Amino acid sequence: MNLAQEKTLLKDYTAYPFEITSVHLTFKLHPNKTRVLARLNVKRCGSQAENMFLNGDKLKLIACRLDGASVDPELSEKGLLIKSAKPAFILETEVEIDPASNTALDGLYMSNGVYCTQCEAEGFRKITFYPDRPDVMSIFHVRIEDPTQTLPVLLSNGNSVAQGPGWAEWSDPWPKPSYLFALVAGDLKRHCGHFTTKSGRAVDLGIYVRKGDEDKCEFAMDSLIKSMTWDEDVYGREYDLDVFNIVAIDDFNAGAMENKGLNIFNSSYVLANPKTTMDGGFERIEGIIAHEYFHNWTGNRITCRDWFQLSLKEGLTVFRDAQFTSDMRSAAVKRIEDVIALRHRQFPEDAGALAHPVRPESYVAIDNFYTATVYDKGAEVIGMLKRLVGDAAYEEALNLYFERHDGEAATIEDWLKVFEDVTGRDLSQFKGWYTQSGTPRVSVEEAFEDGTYTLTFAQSTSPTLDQTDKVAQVIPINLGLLNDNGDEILPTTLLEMTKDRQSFEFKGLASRPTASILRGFSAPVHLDQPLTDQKRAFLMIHDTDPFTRWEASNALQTKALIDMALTDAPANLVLIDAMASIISDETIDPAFRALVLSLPNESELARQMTSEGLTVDPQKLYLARQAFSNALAERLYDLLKTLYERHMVTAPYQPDAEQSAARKLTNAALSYVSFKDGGALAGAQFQRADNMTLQASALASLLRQGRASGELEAFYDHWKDERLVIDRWFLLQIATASPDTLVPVAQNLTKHAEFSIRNPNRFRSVIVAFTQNFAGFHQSSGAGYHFVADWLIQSDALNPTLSARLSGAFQEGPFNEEGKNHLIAALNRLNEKASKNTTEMVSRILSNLE
Ligand code: 0A1
Ligand code: ZN
Repeated sequence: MNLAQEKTLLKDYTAYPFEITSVHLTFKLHPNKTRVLARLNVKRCGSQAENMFLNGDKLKLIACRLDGASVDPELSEKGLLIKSAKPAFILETEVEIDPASNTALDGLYMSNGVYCTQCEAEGFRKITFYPDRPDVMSIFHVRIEDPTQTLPVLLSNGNSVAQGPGWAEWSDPWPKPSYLFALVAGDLKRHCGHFTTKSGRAVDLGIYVRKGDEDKCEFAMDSLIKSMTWDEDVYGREYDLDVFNIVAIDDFNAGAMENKGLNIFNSSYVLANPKTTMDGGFERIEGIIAHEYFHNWTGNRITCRDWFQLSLKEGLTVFRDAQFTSDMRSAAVKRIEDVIALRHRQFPEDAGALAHPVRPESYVAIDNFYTATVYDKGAEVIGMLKRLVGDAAYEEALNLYFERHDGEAATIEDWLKVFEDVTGRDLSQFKGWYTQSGTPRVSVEEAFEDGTYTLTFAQSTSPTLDQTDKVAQVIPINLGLLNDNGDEILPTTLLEMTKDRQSFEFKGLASRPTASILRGFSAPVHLDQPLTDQKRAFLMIHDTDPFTRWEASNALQTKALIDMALTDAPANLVLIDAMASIISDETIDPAFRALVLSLPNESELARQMTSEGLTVDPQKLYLARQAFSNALAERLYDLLKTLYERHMVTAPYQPDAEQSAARKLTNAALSYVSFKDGGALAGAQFQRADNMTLQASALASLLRQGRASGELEAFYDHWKDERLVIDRWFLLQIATASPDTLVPVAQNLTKHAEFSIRNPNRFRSVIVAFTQNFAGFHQSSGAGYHFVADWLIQSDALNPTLSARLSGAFQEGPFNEEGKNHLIAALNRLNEKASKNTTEMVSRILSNLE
């Protein structure tokens, strides 16, 4: 085990002493021997004594010339050093690389015969020698040569300059860092679109896919056009090139990448049609297309000075894509779903072995910092900032940000400064959200006397593994008050908490009100609000804020399920009846009603129990959820069937908000009904379904009841040529396996001819789904931990980024001594021969366990 890994520190930042005014790249493509020629126009900005260091990772250097003369540079494992005192020079290098053998899927690699690149964060150094850091921005000219003339599509960033048989040239007028470089070459089909910007620029839009996928591009194209329109309307940001291309690639480590003018996507976030794609898939595609497009301004035109500033682009872009989705669909549902995801992905990270601030201070492998904290907590921080300064000041600050920093590589300080300059506020305390890890816990006390209602809040943040001392954060708390009739007597009001303990008074009230606290989830904190079940049920029915309304139901469900797990208590009927009154209310959005029907998952229950000092038994949590679902199905059977029938969509399929909301509700009802009818209704839905949303959710309900043998096979046979549907076939079996069958089911699936360790989507559909099957993964026998470790050991040798990311699953648990011993053993095995990326993750998790 290699504990002393080399760290990069924020405080060590120094500017690069050279400017690259332009770069010319020529690619002579060959699967195993691609030649890359780079010509860099270099200008010195630092002192004469400074040498020029260029990153390079496993590059075979063929030639190196300085102002035309051959030189013999100093080569190391990390790159090359040019020693020249000249104030300006032209540096040329020629290297050879092997894209076909690149299984790590960064740098230049091949996927189904298509050459493609992934350069964020440090992949460009696997392509050529270059200062591979985001603060070195340059103008790129690219020539691609395909000597075989078998690759009709040759793409790079920027605008097309010229092309002929077997070659193409591209030029990008906007200076950019190397991580935004992209190249694609292959036999691909183009789906065309057009957009005219507000100022009249005509933009050719293209979505490139494999032959056979042409019928799955329309939705992504519509989403792109909506995104371009929205960014003009809401942020005043126009597109700035003549072309915008998207390429769908099957083998991709992440979701998608915002390369300038040439976004590269995991094909699962582009390809969609109603037959193969579920509603949730359409929603995700719309959101991710928007996210990558929005990066054109927040990320590309203004980029990050160094990787510590990653949230500058990611937090802001996630915030922007959430605003977009809220405008396109239901804002309330989007907010609740985001909070669920934040609690599921970010809260554990903030409390566990991997805790780090939104702006980390050190890293070993930057690829490990594309985290929920940087992305999702980063977006929450921006939401808070907007709430604190108000919408008008937010808009002004953003305009100033774009104006002041366009073309620059900026920092979090630059970002906060525009807000300070626009509002005159001192944001030094607010900056704590970027520099302090851990989720604050806010507790509430209330008092009522002589018509005055007093709320006293106290905040504290527990020490985290990375940081022991914590200070008070600025916490915006949105509050509303209701009277006993359920009328709102104080509409949503912003309270600004800045101290450890702080009181707020509300005078002139006739009686003690009920407080609805943290409306809209106005800050990413844990809220401890002591409320009786009756009060929570009251808020479920009367609160005017959809988030706190849902939260009341979620908190009641959490408490009821924990009670059931601890004491075999019967299901809470007050809760079931309050749920009934919401789901039967036809004035409420069906998607919201579906959310009320979806119970907190085991990992959320476990976190709540841990915070209360209770011992978690994953198996019991699983059984409690089953028992509650049974009880609810029993008590509300007729209502559920009525809802199912009333909301079943009969119109032709549309992936829009309205229809998908109805399907969310009917599918939620179906999953409960299946507890009582043994899968009869699900079986009928499966047979009848003419879209994937209905078919796959029927299959899931059947699988959960152990009644899907025929359907499982039929589904496979029907969809065997649709790789993204087959991913779902794998995933559903893992996700619905009971804790005791999970390991055998998964072992079996990994022996299936279509399982692949090399395709990240297929691998994730088994391994990630496995780690999310809470009771199965955390069984105390350790079988779950060892299963996952075995596969991560194998995949780490091929694709370290992927293995390292998946190893983050080990940060939750274990829940007893036996499990702990197994977890430590599994992690030690994984760490034995692990890559730098995986070692960083696993060592941190282990050090928290020992
Ligand atoms: N910037 C991209 C995320 C991304 C990061 C690293 C990657 O390497 C595998 C790929 C994509 C985004 O936020 O969309
Ligand atoms: Zn992003």
